[in-house]
Amino acid sequence: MNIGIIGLPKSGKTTIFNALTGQEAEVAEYASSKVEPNVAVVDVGDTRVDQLSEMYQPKKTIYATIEFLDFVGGGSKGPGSEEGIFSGEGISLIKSSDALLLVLRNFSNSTLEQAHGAVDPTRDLENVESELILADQVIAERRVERLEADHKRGKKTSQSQAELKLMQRVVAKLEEGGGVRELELTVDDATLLKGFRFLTAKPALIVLNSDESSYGKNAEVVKRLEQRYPVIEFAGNFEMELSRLEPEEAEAFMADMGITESARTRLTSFAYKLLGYISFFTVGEDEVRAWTIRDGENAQQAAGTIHTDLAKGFIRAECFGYDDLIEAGSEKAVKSKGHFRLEGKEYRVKDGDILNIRFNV
Ligand SMILES: Nc1nc2c(ncn2[C@@H]2O[C@H](COP(=O)(O)OP(=O)(O)O)[C@@H](O)[C@H]2O)c(=O)[nH]1
Ligand SMILES: [Mg+2]
Repeated sequence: MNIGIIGLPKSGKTTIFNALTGQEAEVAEYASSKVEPNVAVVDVGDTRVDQLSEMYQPKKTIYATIEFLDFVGGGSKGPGSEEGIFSGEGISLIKSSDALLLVLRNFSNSTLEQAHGAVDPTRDLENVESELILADQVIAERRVERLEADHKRGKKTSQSQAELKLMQRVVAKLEEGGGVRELELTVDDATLLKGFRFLTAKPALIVLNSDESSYGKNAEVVKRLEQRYPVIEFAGNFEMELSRLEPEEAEAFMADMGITESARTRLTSFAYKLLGYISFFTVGEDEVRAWTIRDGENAQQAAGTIHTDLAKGFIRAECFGYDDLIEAGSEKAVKSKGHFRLEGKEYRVKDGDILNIRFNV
C-alpha cells in the first residue's frame, strides 16, 4: 500500500511524515529548496506477526509494509504550476498513490499566520479539494474534447460513445465540486476510469494536525470535516518527537496526552479499515510473513500476491485461522480440533487466515 501525504504548504506534511516513519526529513517554517519528495517504507506493526514469530521461530519475520510519500509544494496557485500543492514531479507521483492523506493545519504560530492566514482547517480543506478537482477537470475535459473530435471525424464506436457519456458525467460531477469517487459506476465504468488515475477517485482521509495544547478538544471541527472524509487527529509536532524516543520512554509521554498508540499504529489500522485491506499470513521455519490484500479477494488472488506462479498453478489452500491457532496452542492441536481446512480458488480469504498454497506449475 502506498499513501501520498498532501496538503497546503506548511500544514505539517513533513512533520506528519516524520511522525509516521521515524525519519528526520527537514521541517521548516520557510519555503525550502528541496524539491524531491520524501519517501519511506515502514513496517505495519501487527502483534499477530509477533506471536506467530514467537511460535514458529523462523529465520525471517516479515511484516506488511506501507510506503509513505511526502510531496513538496510551494504556494497554492493551481496544479502543475511551480506554486501548486503538487509542483513538478509531485503530480505524477501522487497519481500512483493508493490513497491520500490530507493534512490540515490546526496549529498556529505568528510566522505561518502572516504567510498562510489564521487557523482554518475547513477553508484549507476546500482549497486542497479544489486543487484536486482542478487537476482532474483538466484530464476529463481534455478526454471529452478528444472523443468529441473523433466523433466529428466519424470515428465513433459504441465503446467511444459509452466513454464519452461517462466522461461527461465525470466533468459534471467535478463541476459541482464533487469527486469522481462519488459517482455510481458499473464495473466496466470503474475499470475504464481506473486508467485515468483521477485524484478525486482515490480514497482519502484527513489528518487534523493540531496544536499540542488543543489536541483532543476539537470535536466540533472534527465533526465538520467528517462530513467530507474520515478524520484522524494528531498533535503532529508531539508525535514526531515521540517517534524519536525509545518505546518505554514514549509511553510515559503518551499517557500524559491520553494517546494509547503511536501515530503510525493508529493511522495504519485506520487506513486498513478505511481502504478495506486485510492481512493473511504464511508461516514456517524459514519465514513468518504478513501479506496485504483487499477484503473480498479469494484464495487464488491471495496466492497471486505471493507469486504469480502460485495463482496460475493454484490447486488448494490449506487454511486455518490465527485465532484458532492461538486458542489451540499449536498447528497440531488445530488439526486435531478439526479447524484445519482445505479451501478452493473461490474461498474468500478472511483477516487473520494462515494460508499454505498448494500449487503445480
Ligand atoms: N505547533 C505546531 N507546529 C507544527 C506542527 N506541525 C508542523 N509545525 C510547524 O509548521 C512548520 C511547517 O511544518 P512542515 O512539516 O515542514 O510543513 P509542510 O510544509 O507541510 O511539510 C514547521 O515550522 C513545523 O515545526 C504541529 O503539530 N504543531
Ligand atoms: Mg514539507
